[in-house]
Amino acid sequence: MTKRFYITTPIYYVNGAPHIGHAYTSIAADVLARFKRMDGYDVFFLTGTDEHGQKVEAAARAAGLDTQAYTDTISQDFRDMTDAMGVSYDDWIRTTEQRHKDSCAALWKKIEAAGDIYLGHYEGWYSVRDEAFYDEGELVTLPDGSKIAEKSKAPVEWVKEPSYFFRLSAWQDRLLEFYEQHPDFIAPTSRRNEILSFVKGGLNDLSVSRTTFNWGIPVPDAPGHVMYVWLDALTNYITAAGFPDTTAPRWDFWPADVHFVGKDIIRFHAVYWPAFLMAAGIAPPTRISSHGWWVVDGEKMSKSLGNVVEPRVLAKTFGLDQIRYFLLREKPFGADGSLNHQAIISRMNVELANDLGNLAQRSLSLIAKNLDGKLPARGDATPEDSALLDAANALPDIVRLHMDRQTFHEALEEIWKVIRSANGYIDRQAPWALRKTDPERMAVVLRVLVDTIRVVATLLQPFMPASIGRMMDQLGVAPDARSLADLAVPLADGLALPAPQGVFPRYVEPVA
Ligand code: ME8
Repeated sequence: MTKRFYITTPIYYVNGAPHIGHAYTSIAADVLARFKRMDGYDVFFLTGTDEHGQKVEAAARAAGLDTQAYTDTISQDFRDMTDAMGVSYDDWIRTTEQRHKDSCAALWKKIEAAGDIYLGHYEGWYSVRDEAFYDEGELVTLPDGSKIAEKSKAPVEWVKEPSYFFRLSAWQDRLLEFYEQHPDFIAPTSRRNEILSFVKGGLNDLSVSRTTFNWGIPVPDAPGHVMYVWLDALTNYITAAGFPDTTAPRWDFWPADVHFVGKDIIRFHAVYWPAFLMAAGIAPPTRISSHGWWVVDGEKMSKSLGNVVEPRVLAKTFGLDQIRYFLLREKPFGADGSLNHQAIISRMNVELANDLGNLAQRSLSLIAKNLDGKLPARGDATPEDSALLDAANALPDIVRLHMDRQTFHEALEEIWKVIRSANGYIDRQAPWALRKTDPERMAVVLRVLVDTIRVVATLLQPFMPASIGRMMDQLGVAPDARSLADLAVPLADGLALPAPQGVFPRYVEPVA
């Protein structure tokens, strides 16, 4: 039976245009989805847009548009951006779709039937920008007397309204037990510790309906109440799997294997979401993998702050694969990182054009020139040959481990160790100098190089699908034989290779 794997991104708010922060989460999820597919899994990869709530309603009003028409336009822009980033999602969900409204109503009724929802009155702080309720202790007071959330710096307002509550306080012990039994549920560890201490500190019941606006999913049998946007939004992950129809073929994908999120929204995913699901008798997801910020000029990029970088423009300037590579290579996944052009150019020129591009180009040109473009056979391996081949052959397992932990930059560093070793090898063996003196040895060296580059390229496909696809063509690897399992089958001796062409251009500053 094929192994299943379910990957999600956050569904993005349609209160403004997409930026590189959104592209980042989606590209990271895409890299894992592509890796799992080439490792033999049946993958379901979900992304989409979060379209309800006060924040989106206010953005539509500010744009002078009908709310649904506004969300249609921005959702499409997010989808176009996602397509432009080469993100291979299987389903695009919008929370304004009927399937999602049905799913939310069904989840609500299950939680209510379990006795975990009751009617009350909310009085307290709310941040529209974060769509979050805050305790006094999570706020700071500004000199003008107004209050903001300490962590996100978002303004808060006092709200007072009838509201349904979710009995979150009753879930504290069961959540702690769940974290205990699933040590890999929250990644990285620093975030796990944060969540543990938040839950240990005690949980208040959570307001899960709003009555002061109506852009949301109606609470069943409760006129005037719409669901709290986070209950609505989180439910998307089961909607797309077919909920409430648990006989739907896609339901076999639930529980999700990885929910990718930014560190701003871990609490919703790691506390509220498993509690909602357990209350409804549904299994919680397997893992919440969270990442840090891309920062521009020292500030977190955000729609509200207006300091955003357009991913499509960046990809046009430097190349899509170059940007995908940069985003996953530049910083550890969980950490913050700074986005600047010099850093992109350096990775692009040094690592892609020089280290990898030149290695392939040099090796393949020598085969084209000296061996009539025919792949030489493997020969007797010297210790140096074996050292390089062994390092290459050990890579798939090492990279798989990093993919399963979402330590993408370490996966790339391991791949680059082998690329750097291969560059050292080609310089020391100097196959160009063997053409006359020892053509047999030259052939063996070139074959060692092709076999090494093939492993490296196979593993890099999820990161840079288009460029590496071209590199695989140059290596003579058939398009239907590029999975990890295919690495066990050697390329045929004498295989005719196409004329080599550079795959990774250098960035040259345009002349003004
Ligand atoms: O929170 N650096 O949507 P959102 C890195 N609708 N990643 C960033 C980023 C940055 N500067 N800025 C944003 C929501 N992100 C909810 C989610 S899920 C059921 C509902 C990414 O449009 C990061 O993944 O505010 C962050 O968590 C997400 O965009 C927030 O997107």
